[in-house]
Amino acid sequence: MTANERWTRRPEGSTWGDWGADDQVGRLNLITPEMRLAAVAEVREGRAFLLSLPLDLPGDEGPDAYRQAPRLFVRNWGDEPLYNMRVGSAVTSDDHVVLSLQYSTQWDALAHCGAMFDVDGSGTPVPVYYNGWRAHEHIVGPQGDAPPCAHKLGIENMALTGVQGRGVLIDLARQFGTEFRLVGYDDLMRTLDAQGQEVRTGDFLCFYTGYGDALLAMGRQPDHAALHRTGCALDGHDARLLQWIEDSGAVSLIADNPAVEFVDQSVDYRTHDILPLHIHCIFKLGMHLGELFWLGDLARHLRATERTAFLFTGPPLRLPGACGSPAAPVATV
Ligand code: UVW
Repeated sequence: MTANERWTRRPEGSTWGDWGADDQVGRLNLITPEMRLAAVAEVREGRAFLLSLPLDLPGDEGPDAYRQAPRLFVRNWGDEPLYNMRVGSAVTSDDHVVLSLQYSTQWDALAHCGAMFDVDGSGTPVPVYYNGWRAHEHIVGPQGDAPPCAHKLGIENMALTGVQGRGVLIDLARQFGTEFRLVGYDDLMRTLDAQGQEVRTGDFLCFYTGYGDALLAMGRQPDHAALHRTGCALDGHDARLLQWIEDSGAVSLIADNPAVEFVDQSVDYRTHDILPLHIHCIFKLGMHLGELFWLGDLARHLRATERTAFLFTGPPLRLPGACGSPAAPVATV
């Protein structure tokens, strides 16, 4: 733990300061060159699986939705739309996009979720993020015409690490089926035992629940009620599960569902902790969460070949100051 000016107390069990006072990538620090070589050694067939949904899924979001599907548009070059445009004997097309960074397959940056915490023992909790970076000072909302910016913990820091290591698929759909189920420590241990997974320090843990298959089958007309009844979600209120995540040394949790954990939308978010796993992983431990990853094809292949591990490569966009990012990760088996 390193001395610094931002906090004198860190959350119990957290990694704050473990990789220096100014660290911005958290547990990604755990991945060593030797671990990457061990991950490469998991490649036996040379087959690659894309782990991204089409980025216009889930689909069917109205204009008032807080996250919206990407919209492509074209700009003019001179007075002509730069689309099928003749440039000498070439014909060229170009486009722009407006996109919610966390609409579809996405990474949560460490700037995505902080918490109220008493950083100096004064008795007054303040809004802070991983490693004590401050809301309003380092993670700054829009001011007048100035856009929001995560000056610290933005997603570009994650991108710079290359985001590569050993992936492990935990097949919750195989263990429990594809009906909704809250998965805590006991269920997870049962699954790891039954499927023979060994979780190592530095692993990217991918939870396959079948949610992505259900979403894809809905063809951009998501039936939200049916989706709420689909697939396992981790129980962020299970203290033993949180302790296991802390002890496991995993660098990241990834799922094919929208939040990795179950988010209870029937309670008031202003008075209830509805994101306990987010707080535990992102704020305390410095773990990025991957959401709405496409794991169906990979899971079926790993089932057929009785394997669970692979080389995972999944950098986000190197987009300075962003709180999240779409991704097109790849599993190589
Ligand atoms: C929130 O919606 C706050 O988080 P996430 O998309 O990471 O589940």
